[in-house]
Amino acid sequence: MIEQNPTAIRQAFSEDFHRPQYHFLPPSNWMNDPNGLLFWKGQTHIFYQHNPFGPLWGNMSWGHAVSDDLIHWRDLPIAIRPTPGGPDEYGCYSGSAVDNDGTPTLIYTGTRDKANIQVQCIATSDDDMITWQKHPQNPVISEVPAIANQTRDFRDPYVWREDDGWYMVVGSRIEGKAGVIFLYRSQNLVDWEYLNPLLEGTEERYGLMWECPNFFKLGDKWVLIISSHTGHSTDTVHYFVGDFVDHHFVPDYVDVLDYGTLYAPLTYVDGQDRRILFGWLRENRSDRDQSFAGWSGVQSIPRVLTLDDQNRLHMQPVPELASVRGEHFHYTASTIDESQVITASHHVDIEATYSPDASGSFGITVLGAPDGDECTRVVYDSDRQQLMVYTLTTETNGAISTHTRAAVHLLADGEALTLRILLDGSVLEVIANERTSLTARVYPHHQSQQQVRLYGPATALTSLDIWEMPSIWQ
Ligand code: DQQ
Repeated sequence: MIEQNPTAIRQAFSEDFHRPQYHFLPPSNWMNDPNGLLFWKGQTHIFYQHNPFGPLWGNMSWGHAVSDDLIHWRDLPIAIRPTPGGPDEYGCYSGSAVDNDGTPTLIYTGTRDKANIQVQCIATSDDDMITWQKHPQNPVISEVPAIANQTRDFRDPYVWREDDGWYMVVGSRIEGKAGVIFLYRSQNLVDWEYLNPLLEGTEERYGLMWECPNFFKLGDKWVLIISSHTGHSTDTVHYFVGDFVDHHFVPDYVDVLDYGTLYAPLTYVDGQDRRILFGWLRENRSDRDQSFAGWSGVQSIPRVLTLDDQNRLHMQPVPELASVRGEHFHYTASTIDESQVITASHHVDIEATYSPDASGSFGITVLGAPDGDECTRVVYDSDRQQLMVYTLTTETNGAISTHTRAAVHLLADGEALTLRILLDGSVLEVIANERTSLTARVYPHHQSQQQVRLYGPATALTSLDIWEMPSIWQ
C-alpha cells in the first residue's frame, strides 16, 4: 500500500523485466482508469482507479500522485475509499476533478449493492488535496434518467465549467438499445438538473454501453470521447467530433482513438492551456500472471491533443519526455541495415520517418532475442496501408505463438509515414503520423539482450532516431 513507503516498494520491483520504468504506475497492486486529472498550483494531480489490497480489480479506491513536469511523479496517500454503509460502499468508481473557486472537488461514481446501483458523489479537500471529505448530501445524483430503463450502468461523471454553470456528462446505456451519454447542469456541484441525452448511440458497432465520457472544446469543434463495450466489457475507445447545439451534440466525424490496449482515457487542460490525455494501458496476461507480478495496469505517456483540418484527432506524447532521453542513436538510409543491432535496451523512445515512395513492408523490430526465437515488430504494410504490431513468443516448453494487431492507416498522396514508438518493458505505444494509435502489451520470455533493429529495406527510411530511456523513479 502507498502508506508503506512507496519508494521501497517500487525498489522491490526493480528486477522485474516487464515492469515499465518511464510510464506512471502505482508502487504496487492494481490500477485501471485515470481519474480526476487536475492542474493545481502549478502541478498536475493524477488520481486513478486502484485496489490498495491486491493486483486484481476490487476495493475500488482513488490512488493519487502529483507531478511538476508530467514525467516524474510523487506518490500521495489514497484519496478516497469506499465508506461502509455509504452510497459508495461497493466502490469509488471513475470520475473527474474541478477547481471550484479554490476548492478542489472530486466528482465520482459510488456503487452500492454489488454495483447494481450506481450514483454520483462528490468530495472536497481543504488541505491541498491530501485529505478528502465526502459531501454529506451524497449521492448528489441518485437515479439514472428513466429512459435508461436500468440502474446498473450509470457512471464516470466528467464535469466542466461554462458561463451558465457546471455541466456534467455521465456514461450509460438504454436497456435493449445502445450506449448513451446523459447531460446535467448545476450551479453549485451539489444540486444537479438533468437536461437530456447529449448523444444516443444508434449503431451497435459503437457499443451497447458507453463509459468514461470526456466532452470538451478543441479549437472550433467539440470532441466526445467514449469507452465502449462492443461485444465484451472494456473494449474500444471512440471519439466523435462535431458541434454542441442547444445542449445536444451533433457529430460529423467519428473514429477509433486507439486500436490496442488503451482504455478509459481522461483529459484535462494543463497550465500551458494544452488538452492532455492519459489512458489506461491494460494488461494482456492472465490473472495468475498479474497476481504473481504483484502489479497490474500502466498509464500512457500523456498525449497533447489537437485536431487537423479533417477533424481527425492528433496525439503527441508530451514534449517534456525529451528532457529525460538518454543515449541517442541517429541513422539515415545509407548508415544502417537490417542486421545492425542498435541497442539492447527494452526502454526506448523511437522516432522514424520513411520516404513517401517507400513500398512493401518496413518498420522496426524491438524485443528481439539474439537467437530469433522472440521479437515484436512494428510494421507498416504500404500495399494494404496497414499499421501492425506483430509479436512472436516462444514458451518455455518450446511452443511458438504469434499475435498480430492491425489498424488501417491511410497516407495521403506524397505523405511520408512517421512512427513514434515508446517501448518500456511490457508497454508498447505506437502512434503513426500523430493520428493512428496502436498500443500493446508484450511479455517476452527471453529477458536479456533485447535487440532493437531496423525491419525491412533501409532504402524505405529517411531518418531514424532512438533514445534509451532511464527510470523516472531514481
Ligand atoms: N472502470 C471503472 C468504471 C469504469 C470502468 C471501475 C472502465 O467507473 O466505467 O473501476 O474501466
